[in-house]
Amino acid sequence: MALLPIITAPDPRLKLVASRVDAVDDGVRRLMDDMLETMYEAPGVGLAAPQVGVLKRVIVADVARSGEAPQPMLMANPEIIEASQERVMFEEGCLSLPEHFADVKRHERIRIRYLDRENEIREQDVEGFLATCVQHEIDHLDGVLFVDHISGLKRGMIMRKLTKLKKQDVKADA
Ligand code: GNR
Ligand code: NI
Repeated sequence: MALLPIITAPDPRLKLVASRVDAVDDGVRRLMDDMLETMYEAPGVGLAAPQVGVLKRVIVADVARSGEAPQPMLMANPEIIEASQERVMFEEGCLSLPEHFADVKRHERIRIRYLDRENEIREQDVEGFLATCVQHEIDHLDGVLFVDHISGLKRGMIMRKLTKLKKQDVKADA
């Protein structure tokens, strides 16, 4: 297992559409395991492969609270096949938009289809915060960040701050 570096915005790789995997083979399994370790270490409740610079449709999530038994979910080619009309709002953060948070409204319940770690097709109903998290991760596979769901004014403020931070970091390196 290995920790992978997490990319932060602005970065063109976070805006691209990731490619489907042909199958969950040893390489994809290793990616999933490394992503899970990276997510726990961050710490975060989800992680999408583009956030570690890999443009494949692979996501991991675990919304169990500390003290509860872990509930890791490892998914390749995840798809939303049904979604509730009802939407719920949660405050979202993103490891690729560090230290910024905003309320986002998403489907309260979704049915997803994906390939699991054993390359088996699975369907699962998810709801509540896990449903929000899975929608946030699938968005990453399509180059969409949570700030794309909020007002342009707020998005502009967050992106300007992150751009400034990156410029400062580059200067500090020089
Ligand atoms: O750690 C994370 N927390 C979070 C909170 C609310 C909604 C979504 C998330 S996912 C985020 C980790 C991340 O950036 N995943 O892509
Ligand atoms: Ni994110």
